[in-house]
Amino acid sequence: MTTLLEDLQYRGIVYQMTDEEKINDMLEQEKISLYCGADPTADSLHIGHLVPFLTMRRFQQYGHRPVVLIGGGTGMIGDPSFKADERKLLTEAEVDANVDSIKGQMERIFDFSDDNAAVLVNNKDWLKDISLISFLRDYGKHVGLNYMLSKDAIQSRLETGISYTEFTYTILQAIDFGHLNKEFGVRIQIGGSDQWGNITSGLDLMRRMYGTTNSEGLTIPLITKADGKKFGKTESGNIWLDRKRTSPYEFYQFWLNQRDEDVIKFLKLFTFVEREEIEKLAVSVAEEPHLREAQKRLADEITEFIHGAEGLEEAKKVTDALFSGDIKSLDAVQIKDALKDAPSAEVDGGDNSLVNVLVNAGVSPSRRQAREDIQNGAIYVNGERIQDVNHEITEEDKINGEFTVFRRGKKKYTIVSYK
Ligand code: 383
Repeated sequence: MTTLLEDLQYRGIVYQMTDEEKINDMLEQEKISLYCGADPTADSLHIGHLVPFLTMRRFQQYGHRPVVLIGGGTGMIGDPSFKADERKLLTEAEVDANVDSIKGQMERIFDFSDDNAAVLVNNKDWLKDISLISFLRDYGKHVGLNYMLSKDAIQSRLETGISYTEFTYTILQAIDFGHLNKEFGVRIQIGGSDQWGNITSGLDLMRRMYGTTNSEGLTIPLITKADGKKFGKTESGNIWLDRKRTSPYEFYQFWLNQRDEDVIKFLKLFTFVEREEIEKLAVSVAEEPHLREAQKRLADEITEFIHGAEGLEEAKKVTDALFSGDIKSLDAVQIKDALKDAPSAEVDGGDNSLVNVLVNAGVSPSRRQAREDIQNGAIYVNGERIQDVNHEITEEDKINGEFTVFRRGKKKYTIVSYK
């Protein structure tokens, strides 16, 4: 049997550990509680959050208990770790609303009903009751200024500027670790490599305040891509877990389009697919890359995990419809979503002959060409081939009364709306 730590190491999940031997002993000999936090800076998590929280689930599968922390308190302050600039403060109402939506997302990621059921906590519940005087006397007194200043995570900000507010952030996260150790017996905090400073601040404070020596920290490497580009961003921004921000189709496509050089690494980090199968998929990437089996497996697994079986089905339906050109099977929202990156045009309502609309929308370069395209069978209106040069666009061709999808040739889509 592979141990949990061996599995994590195989998957490339471990970056730093405060004490490897102690962590391994702890995980093999006991059932422990561990935690990871996320600040409610937006109303949704994005895929940059996934690896640490999926890692907590891996711990849970080995019998340990994840404590999921949402930073309703720390989110009022803002973590400066490796951030180039000071954050704009959110209002308390914004933070509270974000806490609620992130809570909902966490509830779908974790199992809250098992023997070792996950626990969800909000650090506002304890941080809000600490008075200023208590903060300075009971906690601040144990934190050396030189120690805080020496942290990599804030070094660059000492040059560009950092407020006292953000500077003290790390003490709040340290208080959390101590609190969770006492209340829930939490003994490991995990996080991305950007959290190393905050995690070790917590261990340090716990040792000084309570003499705690039973706790450790573990960080996860920053996710990199073979082409050196930033992981998790596309032209349209972050890939979010909320389907209103990133549709299941777009989410699915993001994973499906990963390069051969990266796909095995991502299968290890982002899925629960087992080693044996990953090794087989690696062979497939090497020997028959055109099949894109690993990419398909990656996209299937993670889309289903985040958006459920229905979300995956929807993503595949849109993918297939776009591939075959049969967009009639999709609803208006799905079409817009699928053709988000396709050119769009707005035409005058006047002359609605097909030839005229094709030219005005820039689908065909001239009337002559438009007629030729139609006769050649290269023009599709809402997925249906039209070969009549006298065809008129009517209300019936307007999906939702709003827009028509034109296709010229195999793949050139244009969405046309009307003034
Ligand atoms: C707050 C209070 C705690 C423990 C943790 C926190 C949040 C932490 C933080 N985390 C990031 C975030 O919220 O800012 N100070 O966006 C990200 N995490 C995880 C992981 C990551 C980190 O939520 O590296 C990426 O996702 O640690 O940037 O008591």
